[in-house]
Amino acid sequence: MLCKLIGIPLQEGASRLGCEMGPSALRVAGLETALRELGHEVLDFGNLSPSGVVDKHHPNRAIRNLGTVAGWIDAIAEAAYSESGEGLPIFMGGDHALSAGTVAGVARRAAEEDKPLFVLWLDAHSDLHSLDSTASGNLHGVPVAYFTGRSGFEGYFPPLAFPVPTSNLCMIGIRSVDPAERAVLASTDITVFDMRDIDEHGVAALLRRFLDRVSAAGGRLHVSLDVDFLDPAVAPAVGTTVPGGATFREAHLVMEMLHDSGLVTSLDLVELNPFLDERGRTATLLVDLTASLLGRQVLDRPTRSF
Ligand code: 6HN
Ligand code: MN
Ligand code: MN
Ligand code: MN
Repeated sequence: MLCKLIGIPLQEGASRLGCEMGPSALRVAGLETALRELGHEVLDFGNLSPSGVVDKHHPNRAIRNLGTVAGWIDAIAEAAYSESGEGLPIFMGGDHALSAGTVAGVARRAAEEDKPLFVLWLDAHSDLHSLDSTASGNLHGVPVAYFTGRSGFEGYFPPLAFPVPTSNLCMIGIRSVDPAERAVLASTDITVFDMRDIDEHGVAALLRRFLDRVSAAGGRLHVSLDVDFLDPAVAPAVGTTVPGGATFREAHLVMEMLHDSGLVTSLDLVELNPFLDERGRTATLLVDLTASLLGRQVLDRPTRSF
């Protein structure tokens, strides 16, 4: 498999500075080598930079860095479209606002190939705010609302040609939802599995159900991994920690199952803030999780049935 590493040093969507160092930390932690050791070809495209920043003002005065983030999304969507034609683009963030661009770009690619796009959102948060509903004003809280085509982004974010149908979106790991987001989740058909669902059923059963749907539809699958999907005890390098997250093994199992499915066509690694890390352990964990997604395993495992 050809793996394409694309750095996106965007940090203006988060409240705490530091995500701009995410791509560097993933490189230092050995992402390229880990993937080469698995037999993959790896191309590092370096880091993207934003399109021309146009100062934008929104009636919601809480919003921070609107013009800057919009400029990033425009550039990211273009790169995501052009690099998703062949190989596996791995978008190294950068804060989660970048997924407004990556998903918009890979959705355009899927439309061109006449395939449905599915999105697996691994996160403590649903990131479903509109520009009107966000109280923090941090734009890493809005990408899902944008790429599913919810209203209110017109004239602020780049026009969206190919919204992702809410029925093609699955969220796993959710445990922090603001009231406005909760109302959206209640009124749409987004599949949401919170931590209680994982506790009750196990992450494997939840994920398998979704992967079966993607496979039956012949879809492309974009995976967006927010560091705070993981429990802060194993992944401290994120500005928005929420206790009670996925364990080390739950996260690896998700990646291993994604590998076995053969369905993943693009990947975001987002919200890594190396300034908050402990001796690089979170960056290293993200590299190891990506290696699991790309086929690293302890034993040679022919497909087994028990
Ligand atoms: N993330 N819902 C909170 C807000 O500020 O809107 C948290 C957003 C977190 C963003 O997970 O990428
Ligand atoms: Mn997020
Ligand atoms: Mn999050
Ligand atoms: Mn658990």
